[in-house]
Amino acid sequence: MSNELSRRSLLRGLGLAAVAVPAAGLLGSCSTTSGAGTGSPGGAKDLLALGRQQGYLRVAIANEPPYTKVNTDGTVTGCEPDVFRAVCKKLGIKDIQGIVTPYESMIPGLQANRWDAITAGLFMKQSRCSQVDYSEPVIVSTESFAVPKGNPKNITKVQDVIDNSSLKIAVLPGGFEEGILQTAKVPGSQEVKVTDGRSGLEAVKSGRADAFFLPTLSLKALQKTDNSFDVTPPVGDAPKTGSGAAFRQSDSDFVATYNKQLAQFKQTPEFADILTKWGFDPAAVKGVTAAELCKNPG
Ligand code: 6CS
Repeated sequence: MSNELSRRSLLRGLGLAAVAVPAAGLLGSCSTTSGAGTGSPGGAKDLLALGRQQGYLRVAIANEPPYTKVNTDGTVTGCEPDVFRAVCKKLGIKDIQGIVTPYESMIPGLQANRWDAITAGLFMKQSRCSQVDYSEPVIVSTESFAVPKGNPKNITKVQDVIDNSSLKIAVLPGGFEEGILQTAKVPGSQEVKVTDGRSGLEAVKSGRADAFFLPTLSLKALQKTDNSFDVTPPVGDAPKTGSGAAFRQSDSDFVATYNKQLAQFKQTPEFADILTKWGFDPAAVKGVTAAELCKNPG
């Protein structure tokens, strides 16, 4: 399996999604199914029927624990995929198959029918909500900076980056954090684009960046295997982040069906168990709506 994983990480490094594994798990980026949603007239019937008939739906993920994670056997887990899989099962769709892809490719890939949903913790904001149909939120979370030990440049909020044009901040291209800086009119010259968590931390360690901007829980997950950096408390002047599954707008009937099932699932101990397992507070999302989170600027 390690060969498979090294091949998979090589493909990913080339910007290709991992190669498919037969069991429910990762699917190749060139996977083709008669995916619904491409303007199909049937809406829910098509995506629901497709999922039931083929036994899975394809989901875009980033492999960024705790939001999404690919196990060494290729199976897909993490907070959002686990919730999505549980709700799909209640709809008669047996499982999900994950495709690892960068955040900036998730919506274009969805529109191109390379996957049926995005379950990556793709945080809601105006520009995204205008392109996809989000389910109601599953999680709310916060943003932080990874900084050198002791935070020598005292970077604790977005305003610090605005006020000091010499600061370089590592961000994922097309990510929510990059959007925060752009909305704040931070010049692109202050961005250091990185591909994933590891390379973001490397940018800070090497001094190419003064901080790495990423969700608090993602940075804390990285800290479990590398404690050479500090994670700031949640950034007070970042928008409230939250996400749910994202679908094509042509699958809005399916989204309505999914939301009904999700609303019931959110009342169950199973939902609370999944969130708690991944470090999220199940109570934090109570009463939070997609409409509210879709007001986020950017
Ligand atoms: O929504 C986003 O773009 C962000 N979401 C997560 C879970 N990690 C980083 C990414 O930029």
